[in-house]
Amino acid sequence: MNSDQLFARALQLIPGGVNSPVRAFRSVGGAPFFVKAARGATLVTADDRELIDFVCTWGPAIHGHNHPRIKAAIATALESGTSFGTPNPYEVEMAELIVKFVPSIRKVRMCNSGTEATMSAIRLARGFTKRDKIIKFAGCYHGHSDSLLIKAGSGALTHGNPDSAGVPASVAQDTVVLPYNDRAALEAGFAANPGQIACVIIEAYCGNVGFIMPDAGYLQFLREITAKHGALLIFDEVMTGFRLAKGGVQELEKITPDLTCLGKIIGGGLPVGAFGGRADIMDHLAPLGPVYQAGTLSGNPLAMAAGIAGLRLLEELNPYARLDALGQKLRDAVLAACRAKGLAVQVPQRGSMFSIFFTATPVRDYATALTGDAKLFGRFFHACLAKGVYLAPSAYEAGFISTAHEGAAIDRACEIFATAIKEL
Ligand code: HOZ
Repeated sequence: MNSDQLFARALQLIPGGVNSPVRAFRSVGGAPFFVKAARGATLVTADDRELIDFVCTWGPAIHGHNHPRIKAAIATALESGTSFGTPNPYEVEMAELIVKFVPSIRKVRMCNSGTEATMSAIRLARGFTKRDKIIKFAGCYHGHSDSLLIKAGSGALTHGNPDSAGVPASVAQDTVVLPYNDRAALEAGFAANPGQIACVIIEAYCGNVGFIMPDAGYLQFLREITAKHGALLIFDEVMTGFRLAKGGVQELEKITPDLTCLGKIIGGGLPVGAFGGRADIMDHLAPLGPVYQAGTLSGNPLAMAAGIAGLRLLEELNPYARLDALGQKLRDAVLAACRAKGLAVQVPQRGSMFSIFFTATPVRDYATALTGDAKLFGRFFHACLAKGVYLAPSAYEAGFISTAHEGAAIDRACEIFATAIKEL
């Protein structure tokens, strides 16, 4: 059965034919393809097309798809069972690895998705500080829990509903939304809500409004102002954790958040999330403390085994300089092609994350991300897809690179980007 046939069936039974909205291609037009296999840097579609993949399952596949070491780890764990509903040895090894690499995390709790991680971290921050309000930044997407679906990025932004229906006004009023990279707005936000802000949650480097970096000193300022007002600082490193450095953005920027949310890479491609941080805060979680959080499949042995194998590989290979070289190559190819064509473009890139915004305006927040020409991005997306490169089907998502892109895949992708831009 080909992609069109599968999509026709899916549309009858699954809302929009997809289990996560961005996959529906609505913002770039056309119908999504279905994937029957993935290996290395390549997706194989149900139509037997091979595509160089810069979505990398939205971040987890830093070693490429179906890496033999991760596959073997899952197979070994599978021999012993799929889920026990009790503590298992893999959970302890995973916790040790996370605490070893992420500087601010002294204790960690596993869960099943990034959404669970951020939702639980927010509840913990509220329970710990005994305050209700939170600050988030416009365009930052932290999963789909009620408090966080306010001026959200990712699919919520892509599909024009950054403020989701179904979020009660009584919940939304406790979420203060500020522009990213704006110090004065933060000062004003704290001044307007004295003693009421439980936490500030941020994608330290944003990946859900496209890829956006903080201005120099901004994260340090955020650390200082949260400490001054007794609010916790939560870094959402679901995308950036173990991707930009083993210790994530906090290692790169030398910032110590109070809590950190993780996901994606730590599951090696299986469903996972985690949140951790200061021991005195984490000890407020049940069964030690009054903040409740739980999960039938939390610490699942297959997900833990896959994640541990992926983290051990990162430890062994330390591929971050190589990944950054790949990112720079891709960025330079796009910049050169756009220059030759006389096309305004911004290509923010750090390590293996990047975005392509067709705009003359430097992109540093939600408002400037929206200056990107989304229609032109849609044409570029389809030109790349026709030639064999898959980018995220939205102008407001980050691209991801894996070690498997090294060599032929990155060279071919750069050629394709250049030709696609020339033909726009
Ligand atoms: N929330 C993801 C992008 N930021 C999309 C996940 C998916 O559609 O698989």
